[in-house]
Amino acid sequence: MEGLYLVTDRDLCGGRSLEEVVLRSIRGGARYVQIREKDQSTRDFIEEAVRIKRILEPFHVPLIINDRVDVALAVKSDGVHVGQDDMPYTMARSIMGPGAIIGLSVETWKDVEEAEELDCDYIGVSPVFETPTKIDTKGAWGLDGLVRIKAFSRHPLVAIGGLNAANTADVVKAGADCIAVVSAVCAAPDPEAASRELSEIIADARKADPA
Ligand code: TZP
Ligand code: MG
Repeated sequence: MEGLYLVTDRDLCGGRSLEEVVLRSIRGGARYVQIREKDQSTRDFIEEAVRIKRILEPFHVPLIINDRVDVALAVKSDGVHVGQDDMPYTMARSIMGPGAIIGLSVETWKDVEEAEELDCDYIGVSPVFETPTKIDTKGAWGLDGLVRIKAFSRHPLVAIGGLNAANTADVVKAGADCIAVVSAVCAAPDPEAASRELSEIIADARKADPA
């Protein structure tokens, strides 16, 4: 896992459709797309996921579904992302199978330690910085927390929370393999340009300081 990871938020897309924002983001270089829906009906979530999957397929960008293993299975997504209050990781793995991409959020040091025993594909370091996009968090890891997790964990790190063009290089240098963003792309006036800028910053920071 490396590069820019887009996590969607329809409400932040302004007058634009989610499909348009996702397409522009992958044209700008996003390498993973996670659909995150908190209050959509199951039917609408599935229909949206099918539409986004069709957009991603020609670009070979994996589709990851937030929380909902049932939706992930129904639309045959490439993976699912689970948090600490969602379906336990081992159950999600046994349902999704060995080939699925499964990410797990870590919010506490105990979560990081427990994840060492799991064969997840990445851990989501959540949140790196405080963010208005998600307020039900257990506090921010900060760059120090990221450095500490990088030194301890065997898993690729997907950093999320308050990330943007101004802090992405530092977050990569602290140990992030992937930079996951919601508002920095969904709310950007030009999601393609924003994604390109972030992708370039990530690539440059990794070159400067290979992990
Ligand atoms: N998980 C931890 S922070 C967050 C999620 C989904 C939201 C990140 O949003 P933004 O706008 O990139 O800060
Ligand atoms: Mg969740």
